[in-house]
Amino acid sequence: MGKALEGVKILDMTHVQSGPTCTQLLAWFGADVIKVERPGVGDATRGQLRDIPDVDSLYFTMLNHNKRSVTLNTKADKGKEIFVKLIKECDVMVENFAPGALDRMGFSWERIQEINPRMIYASIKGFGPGEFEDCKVYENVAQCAGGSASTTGMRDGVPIVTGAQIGDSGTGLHLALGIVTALFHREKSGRGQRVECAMQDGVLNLCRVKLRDQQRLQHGPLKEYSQHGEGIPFGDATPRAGNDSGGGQPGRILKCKGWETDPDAYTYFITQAAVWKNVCDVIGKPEWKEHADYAKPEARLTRLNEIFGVIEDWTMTKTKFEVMEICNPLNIPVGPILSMKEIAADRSLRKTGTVVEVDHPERGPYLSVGNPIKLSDSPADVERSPLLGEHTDEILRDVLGMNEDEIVAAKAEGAV
Ligand code: CAO
Repeated sequence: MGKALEGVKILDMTHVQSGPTCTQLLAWFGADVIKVERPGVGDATRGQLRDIPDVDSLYFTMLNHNKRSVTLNTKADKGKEIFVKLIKECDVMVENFAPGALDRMGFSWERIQEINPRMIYASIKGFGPGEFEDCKVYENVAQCAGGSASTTGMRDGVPIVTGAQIGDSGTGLHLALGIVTALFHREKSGRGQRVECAMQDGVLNLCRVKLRDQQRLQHGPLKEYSQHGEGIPFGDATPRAGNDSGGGQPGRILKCKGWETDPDAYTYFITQAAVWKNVCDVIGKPEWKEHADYAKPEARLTRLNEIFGVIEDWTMTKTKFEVMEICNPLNIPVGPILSMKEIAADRSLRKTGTVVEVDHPERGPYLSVGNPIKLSDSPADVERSPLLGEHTDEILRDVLGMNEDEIVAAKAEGAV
């Protein structure tokens, strides 16, 4: 059986992280992703954070699997001519240039529709229409403008950005959903459409529970926040809540055996109400099961610091994996804090293809993250990223039907 998106051609004008994340997902699902790059230059990330001289960086290789690379100067006359042919041939065009860059090249949405009315034109920008629409935006700016930074970190500390790239990769993921939705709609309408996702909006979508809390504040304190139990009044905006659980079941990150020397010897521990009695037994506090101050979730909310202190006295006697082994059979939700080193060696993640070893002609084998979304009839084999312009001839010949003389002429003009 063919892959889910087999036959779909993507004109990939993306660069850096947000756009490439999107087109990589579509490539894993079987789309033919043709990455257009400036001749001799390419995606800037090829040369960023390099670990091996003159070899495509891991930043690039890990975001551009399963794609083909064509070099094309879309500002040169001959390059524009070839670009028009590519627009005619492709189903989807994806870009995350600075605002207005494609218009300046001469390819507005109106022009693209004229060339190919079935084209789905998908863009990522930092902000949607409004005051900041012309700004260039990177990951951390989006995390700050989307509400994530102000709600992440310790209550009395500075705002913190997260390691998860929710602005870039998160928005790429949103855009991929927009594209497949537009492809589905095109089946009925016969027409393409414009798909836009702003990074600020993508981050806010992932922070929706914090906007929930902003509104709850008008009706009283956020009782599940540790701050409430500590008797510290709330201000007028959703505060940072450290490692408090974002839901109705209190949780914290607690030290485990070895924490003095290992920065990742911690566990997340959730005092799920339904298994409270199991928690009491495990930590050696059976008397808390029926005690009026501890038996009911509401009573515990003002005592969370004391309760988690006692639980931590217990977790510090065990490794994070022993905590998992003891708590899991009792349905107590816990999670070890895994380092990237531990994740790289994790056998289950290797088995499912979520962590894969990929071979690259210039750098040799390296680890990458495969498709986290598993389709039973469309498995995603991770293929290495293309070298700059590796598929230029093949695409001009096989996709656009150009003959050898035309390809040589385009090269002589510096268009490809
Ligand atoms: N041929 C000819 N010109 C090309 C080309 C090609 N194949 N590919 C790109 N270019 C040109 C663009 O047309 C643009 O030219 P102009 O400035 O003259 O219009 C130029 O290259 C650079 O594009 P850019 O402004 O997008 O790149 P930048 O490095 O200055 O900015 C970024 C990068 C990411 C800040 C900006 O693209 C942006 O804000 N994108 C939208 C938000 C986004 O995706 N951010 C996440 C990035 S990942 O952290």
